[in-house]
Amino acid sequence: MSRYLVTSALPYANGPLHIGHLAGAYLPADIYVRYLRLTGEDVLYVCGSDEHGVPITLRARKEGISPQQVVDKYHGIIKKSFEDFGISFDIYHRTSEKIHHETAQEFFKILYDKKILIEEESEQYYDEEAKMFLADRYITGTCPNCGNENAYGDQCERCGKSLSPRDLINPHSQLSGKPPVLKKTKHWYLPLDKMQKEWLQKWIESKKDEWKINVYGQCKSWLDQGLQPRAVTRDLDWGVKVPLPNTEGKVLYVWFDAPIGYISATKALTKDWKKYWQDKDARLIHFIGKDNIVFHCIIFPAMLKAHGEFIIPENVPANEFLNLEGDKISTSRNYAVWLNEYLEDFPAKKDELRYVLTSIAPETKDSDFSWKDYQARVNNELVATFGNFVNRTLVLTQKYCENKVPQHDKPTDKDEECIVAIKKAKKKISECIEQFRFREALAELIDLSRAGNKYLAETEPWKIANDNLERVNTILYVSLEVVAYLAVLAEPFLPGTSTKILRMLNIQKPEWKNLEGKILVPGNSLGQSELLFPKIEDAEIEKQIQKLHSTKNMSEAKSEIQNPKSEIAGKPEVTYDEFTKMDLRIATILTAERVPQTDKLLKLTLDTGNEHRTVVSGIAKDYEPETIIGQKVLLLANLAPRKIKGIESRGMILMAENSKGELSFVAPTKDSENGSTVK
Ligand code: B3M
Ligand code: ZN
Repeated sequence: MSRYLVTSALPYANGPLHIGHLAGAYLPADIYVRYLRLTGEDVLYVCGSDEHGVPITLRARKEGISPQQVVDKYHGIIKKSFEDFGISFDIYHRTSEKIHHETAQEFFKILYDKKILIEEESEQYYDEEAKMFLADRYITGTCPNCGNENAYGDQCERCGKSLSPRDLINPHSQLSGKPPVLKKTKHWYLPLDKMQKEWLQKWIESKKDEWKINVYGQCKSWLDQGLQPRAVTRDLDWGVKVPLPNTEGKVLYVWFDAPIGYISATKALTKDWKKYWQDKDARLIHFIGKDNIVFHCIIFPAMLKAHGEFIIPENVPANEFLNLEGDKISTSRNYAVWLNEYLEDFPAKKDELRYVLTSIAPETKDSDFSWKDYQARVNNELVATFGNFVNRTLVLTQKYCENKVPQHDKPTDKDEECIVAIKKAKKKISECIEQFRFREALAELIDLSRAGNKYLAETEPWKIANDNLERVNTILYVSLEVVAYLAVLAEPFLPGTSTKILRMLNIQKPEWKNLEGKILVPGNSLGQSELLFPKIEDAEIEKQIQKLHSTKNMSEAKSEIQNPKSEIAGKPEVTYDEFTKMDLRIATILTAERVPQTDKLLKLTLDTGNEHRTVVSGIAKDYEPETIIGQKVLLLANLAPRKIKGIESRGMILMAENSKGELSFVAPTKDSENGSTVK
């Protein structure tokens, strides 16, 4: 037996949760821990609200309430959404709790006393009108990397680059709108540069084959740029106070205290917390979204190691982002499917959303949620396949076997085939979950119900009921076994459905590890059958699509007033023959790197189906090279070769440009092989 401590990112308590949150860091973790619990492992799953940092204080300003009121309000809403969707934390804590403040302060104090932190006075931006230092999101300006004029002091949301306030061009205060002045202030820094040399680099490189490629790739690119000392304190009045004398007005940086929230949550849960954090055999796993990778794979491990008594993470299975109907989910534009609103419109359909979000989870690349796809997956897979099989089996058992588990004869080849399918599904699902491949695991579950349907269709018990009831009994016994296995195997993914099926079978939940042979005992009575999944009607989906359109139109109308669109310029007519001269093909980006001394150009290697070719493309302001590996693109393959900055570029990738001048890829919506032609 192993001991696991599993965490999901602490959401900022500054707004409700949406489907992107659930798909990114919570559902996968929940599936994982439910599975571990079923297999009898010792596991704790901890999380809580992140109640500090500038996101909270900015929200408070916006809503005209105090930061405390903000966190109280959203902590409640978030906690309820998690409960409603069956996210099975052992504790959902909050970083405003006393035990958290004490734990974070003690942690800081240990690093301080061990002389690990560097104390340094430097000049930082200050708003003279608001009388405040401008940390992180209190300051905005132009991104030095991509030219985005609204980059924050800690990050540019357009190109994803992590920044510090002094990197911004034309900085201005979010409070007064004025350019800030520089003022001296003292802070404490974590010497990541030193740690990189001492052990971090080696440790991360040792994870190359173990961590997901997207996670390893991001870490590697941080390391390649060379880590810098990082400030772990801020001049703010909201947060965990710096536990040193004469530090009035200074708090711990939110990214210093928040991950310690995992520790304080465990402390609040059990006095045995050290067994999970300090015992060398314990396994620490962090589930997060890709924007949190550096904090969980570099900074927090650096803190833990520096402290000296803690284990460091074994794995950080970060997910990419989930989009909504082809567009970025955005809290500020109110463009999202909010979990609380979903449940108002679809009460009792939590498993349906868990199902769809797991089957499209952005495990290896960004993925897209659309309402039509939601409807199709629920209706075709849950209703017509899984639900249908369970329902048919139970109805037939009522009809032919007095609603009791029937006796069975020696299995025929067909029966054996079905029993083999059960074993295979169980094995495959375990393997996939253990390797964080939840989409595949879920597909395997549906495949098992598909195998059940096929078995019933081929054995046709209803046709032989009159002359061979014994055979009917055996067929239904085998089918009921499949149903029982489905109930257990579905538990990590669809906990509500699993409970319902167990109730219909009138059995207790068996443990996964004891699942070897038969689950059901002949002669036992079954419970009442219930409908597992009602069909989703077109009208319900239309309503949701309309709702999204109207929020989108509203926010577009707002931005149209702020920046009116230019007319789309017409171009002269072309003939069909002229058009067919263009050799347009699908290709995949294999490598991408910046062209030195330019800020716009990337050098790409493309797989065009029959060769690898180099193309120089002016997309560096919109995309970081490491984020586009694997991206499918549309290539104009017969454009005359050109030399750009000394590199021969053979062809051009086609990009869409919106009215703000932002570029995005034009790519096929179904899988297309490299080399597919476009006409
Ligand atoms: N609150 C950021 C986020 O919600 C941050 C995560 C903290 S995890 C320790 O994405
Ligand atoms: Zn940028």
